[in-house]
Amino acid sequence: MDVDDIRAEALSAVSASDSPERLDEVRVEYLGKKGKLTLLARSLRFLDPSERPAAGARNNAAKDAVVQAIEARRAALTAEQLARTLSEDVVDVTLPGRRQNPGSLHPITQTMRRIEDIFLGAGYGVVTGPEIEDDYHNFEALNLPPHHPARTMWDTFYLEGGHVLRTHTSPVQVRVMEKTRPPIRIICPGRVFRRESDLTHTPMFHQVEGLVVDEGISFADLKGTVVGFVRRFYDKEVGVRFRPSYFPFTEPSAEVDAQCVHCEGSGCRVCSGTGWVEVMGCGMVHPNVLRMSGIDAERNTGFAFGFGADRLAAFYFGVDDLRLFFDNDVRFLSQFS
Ligand code: 2NM
Repeated sequence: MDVDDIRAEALSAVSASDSPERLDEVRVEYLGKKGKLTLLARSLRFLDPSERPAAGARNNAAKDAVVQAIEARRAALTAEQLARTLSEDVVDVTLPGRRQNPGSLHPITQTMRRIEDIFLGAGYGVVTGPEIEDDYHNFEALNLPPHHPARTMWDTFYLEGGHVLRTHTSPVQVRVMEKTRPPIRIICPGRVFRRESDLTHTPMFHQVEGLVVDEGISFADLKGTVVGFVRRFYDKEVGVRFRPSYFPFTEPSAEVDAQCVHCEGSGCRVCSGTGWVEVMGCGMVHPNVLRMSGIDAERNTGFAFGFGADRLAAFYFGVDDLRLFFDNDVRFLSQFS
């Protein structure tokens, strides 16, 4: 093969190269140490001296042409690859991002915290206690001796060894009265348990009970506290009314209704058409209760109140089935974030 054949062959190999790697192989094949053009240059010395300059020039020209073709082809391949990358790896900066679900506090947790904040702001302490109680603290110390008929007011879960799941958080208040001298001003939030389940009752619910004991505490203090709390809770000047009632641990006792904030008293599904919802029970702590826990009932009087935070949350948010709070259905819960 003479130099022109080799040159033509090399140039067509260059243009047929479809990758930088293949291009390198072609370069070695023609221009490397044992490349075809390199070997041809070395064989020039066998020519007649008079023929060498012209043959050498043609050889160099062929080399230059192949080098140039390789560089041109390499540039073309690089540009092609860049264009391909640009068109394939597109980033659409106008697409919406992937959302993180941030979650939110359970509506009852939100409600409990709001209630605690209201009482903390009024100078109350927040006290918690055990969910498993002994009969004494859950009943007896609250003026409910073992065979008192009023024990049927609570559908109790009984455990072994005379223990119960507490039916209210009052036993926490009994424990505070046992250990502390008046003045006492506390609320006790927490889970309580009763064997009942329907639209308006769940076997576990959340109670907040309040207790104030000091010299000269009157029913007027109770009324002012309750009305003030209800209006702060709803953030509204709602109507509040007291009805006489009975609890073994308070005398006198009352139940408290608030005007329904959904229909503003005209009657709706939340208030069963009455315009009022029952929000809590309360009363003046029975002297027996004070005495049993070591409080001097000659000097001190006290008031107490208790309510279901779940019920208040339901009224506040306009929910008419308490069980929804405990189904853990995100479609329901995410509406309160
Ligand atoms: C209520 C209603 C009325 C109450 C009484 C006491 C205690 F410990 F002082 F005796 N704690 N909570 C009480 C009184 C609770 O809930 C409906």
